Amino acid sequence: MKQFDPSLYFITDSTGFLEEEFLFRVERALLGGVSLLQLREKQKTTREYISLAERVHELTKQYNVPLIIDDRVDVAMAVDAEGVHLGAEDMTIAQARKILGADKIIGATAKTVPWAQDVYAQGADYLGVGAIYPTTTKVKTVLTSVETLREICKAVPIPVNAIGGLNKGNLGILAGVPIAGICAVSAIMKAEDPKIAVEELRASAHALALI
Ligand code: TZP
Ligand code: MG
Repeated sequence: MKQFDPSLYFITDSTGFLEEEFLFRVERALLGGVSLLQLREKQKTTREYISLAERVHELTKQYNVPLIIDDRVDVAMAVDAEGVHLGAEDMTIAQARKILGADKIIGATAKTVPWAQDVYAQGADYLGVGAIYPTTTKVKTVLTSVETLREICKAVPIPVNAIGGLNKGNLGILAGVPIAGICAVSAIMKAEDPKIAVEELRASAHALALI
């Protein structure tokens, strides 16, 4: 099973939340209609990462939303997640594909056309491209222009998502770019109600014919 809908891709960040509050927010976002969900943990031990992933997977399964694990093929395998997301410092896409097989979703970060073509050739199923805007989420990244995003969309036949500083009020910059979806961390995670935030993000993206 490798069908997935990248249109509204929620990437979590548990920083600053107690586990129950974090899980409550994840479920609110699922209720709001996220189509894909990535668990992104940078500080946890392997055991902590797996333990949280198990709990998040229980939730995502209830809403039929594929769970993607950031960085860690081993954690994804341990909880039988639907996929992984890998960047330039992680295992290569080719190595991950060899380990995970054809049926798991493998996403890659790409900031240039040659990089996008390379990870596509290695077997990536979708790309995340950004940061489009400066972001308050802790991440080692540089800005990617909308022009480069557009070129990457044209250069590969897999879904390409925009990421970085996106919120319901600033998606206009993406109008006319053939992205498959948008990724958001803080716009959902830090919202008063993640369910409403997801509904509003979807409405904005839909109004601009992005998704
Ligand atoms: N990769 C590029 S920007 C980013 C990642 C993981 C963080 C996006 O977070 P936010 O809060 O949606 O700006
Ligand atoms: Mg990574």
